[in-house]
Formats: sequence, C-alpha cells, structure tokens
Amino acid sequence: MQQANNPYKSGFISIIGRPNVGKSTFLNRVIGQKIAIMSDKPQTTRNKVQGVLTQDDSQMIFIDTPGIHKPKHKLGEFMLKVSKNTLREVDVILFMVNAEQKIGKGDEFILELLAGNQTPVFLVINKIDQVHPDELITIIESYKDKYPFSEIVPISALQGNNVENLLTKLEEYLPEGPQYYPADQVTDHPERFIISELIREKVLHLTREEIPHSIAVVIDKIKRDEENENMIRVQATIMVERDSQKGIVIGKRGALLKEVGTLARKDIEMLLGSKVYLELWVKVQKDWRNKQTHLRDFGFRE
Ligand code: GDP
Ligand code: MG
Ligand code: K
Repeated sequence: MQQANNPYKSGFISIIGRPNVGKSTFLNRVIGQKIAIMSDKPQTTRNKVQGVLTQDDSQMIFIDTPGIHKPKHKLGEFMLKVSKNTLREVDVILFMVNAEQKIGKGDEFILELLAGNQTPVFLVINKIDQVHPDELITIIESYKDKYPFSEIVPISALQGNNVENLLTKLEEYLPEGPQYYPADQVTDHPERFIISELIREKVLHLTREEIPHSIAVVIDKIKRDEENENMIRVQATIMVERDSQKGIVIGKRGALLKEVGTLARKDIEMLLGSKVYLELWVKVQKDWRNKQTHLRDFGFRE
C-alpha cells in the first residue's frame, strides 16, 4: 500500500508482442472496459489504442502498439517508425509473449527493435493458465538471456492471475508526474495519433529545413459525416511557434497547405478505409513545447 503522502506517479506504457499473445485482453482486463478490439484474427488492432488506468496514487496510460511486424507496404513502414519512436518515449515497455509458444521469428524481430533502447522492458508471459509450471520455466529460460529485462512476470490476462502484481511492479517504474487525463477518460480515438503523425510528416517533407521538427499537429475532431456515412471528417490544427512559420506552412495563396492536405488525406483514407474530408488549420502558439500537458496531447514527443 502506498502512503497518502507519496508523490503522484504517472506514465506511458507500451504493450508490444506478436499478434494474438493477448495484448488487447490484458488491456481490457486492466481498464475493465472493452476498449481494444479482441479477436482471433491477427492484427485486428491495427493502430494505437490508449487505455487509461487512474488510481489514487498513479495514472497509467497504456498503448496497444500496432502489431509490430516486418512492414509489407509504405504505410506499414510508417507505422513501424511511429512504433519505434513510441518505444523510445514511453516509460515502460511490456513485451508480451504467449506461454504456449516457443520463441519465434516475430519475437526475435521485436527483440531486435528493442536492442539499445533505454526504456525498461518487462517480459510478460501470458496465458499461464494453458501451461504446466515446468513449461513456464522452459519459456523463461529461453528468453531471459536474450535481453536485459527489468522484470519477468507470468500472467493470465484472461483469468486475471498475477495481473495485480504486474500493476504494482509497473507503478514502481513510473516517474513522478501529474494526472494527464481526467479520471473518467479511459480511451482516446485509436487512430488519432497516427493521423497527426501523417499530417506532420507531410508538412515536414514539403517545407524541408524551413520548418523545425518542433511543430505539432492536434486532431480537433474525427467524426463520421452526418449526411454521407461513407465519409469521415477530420479537423486538425498544425501548431507552429512563430508567425513566420505560419506563413511558410500556408504557402503562397494557401498552395502548400493544400498540398499537405491532399497528400495526408490519401494516407488517412488508406488508414481508415474510408473517404475522408480533411480540414486543416494553422495556429501560432508560443512555447507550446514547455507545456507538459499539451505535449502529451500532441503525442508526447520531445
Ligand atoms: P492480441 O492480438 O495480442 O491483442 O491478442 P488478443 O487479446 O486479441 O487475444 C488473442 C486470443 O488469445 C483471444 O482468443 C483471447 O481470448 C486469448 N487469450 C488472451 N489472453 C489469454 C490468457 O491469459 N489465457 C488464455 N487461455 N487465452 C488468452
Ligand atoms: Mg490486439
Ligand atoms: K487481436
């Protein structure tokens, strides 16, 4: 039990692992609500899903990172890049494996991605309800020298075994921090972060060195069109720090912003599998980088 006068802790936790190891099941159990899509089909969780667990002394923001796998197309490559960046920026990584399965190519690929990462990594061995304790020991043996894991925690996400213990350990690794989200907020729009990254990428690409990486894209709205249900409306604001940058991002007679919109829309349509109407705004906000809470909203980059 934490004492009442202990500092509040909060942080971001990324869950990675091969498809079907139980990432969504775990998230659902922890958050206690169906927020991530579960299924037996691989890669149902195509995108980032955030689940927020708010407790008296801590807040944990879980990220169900897109099934990290070797990319087959350009958008996949982009998503892998997003995932790799995410892994650097979170406070703890949960690498989840299935106790029933031997270490495989997919696991090795993830371990390669993790190599050199400074973030603490827990090896979470899920589905222990399916194996004999001896088998569990064999699994632990096969992983423990592959990476300097901070913790090795066997659980059953489905039945709940040892999940509380995992949460207690997680809390130990969280930094002191504020409550980023209101207590009643359990999930964010899963695609929100990737959409903002897609737009940001187009701006950086089309403006080259003139615009520093310090810009941010905030998604104001993602909504199905009321009249046309095959259309999704996305409204986003590109945040810059100076008036001069605003001019550059908009371009002559709005030409550059228009091109950003066209290119980003195509990618977002691919991501969402729907027609998209994209509305872009540019706003100058000085020092947004110093505002922690804002930072987190923008996708917690440095
Ligand atoms: P994800 O792809 O990693 O998100 O995996 P899911 O959460 O969608 O789970 C894939 C399948 O594994 C589902 O059928 C789950 O019910 C099952 N599953 C998840 N956790 C456990 C567990 O602890 N024990 C057992 N027996 N099955 C589990
Ligand atoms: Mg999933
Ligand atoms: K799944």
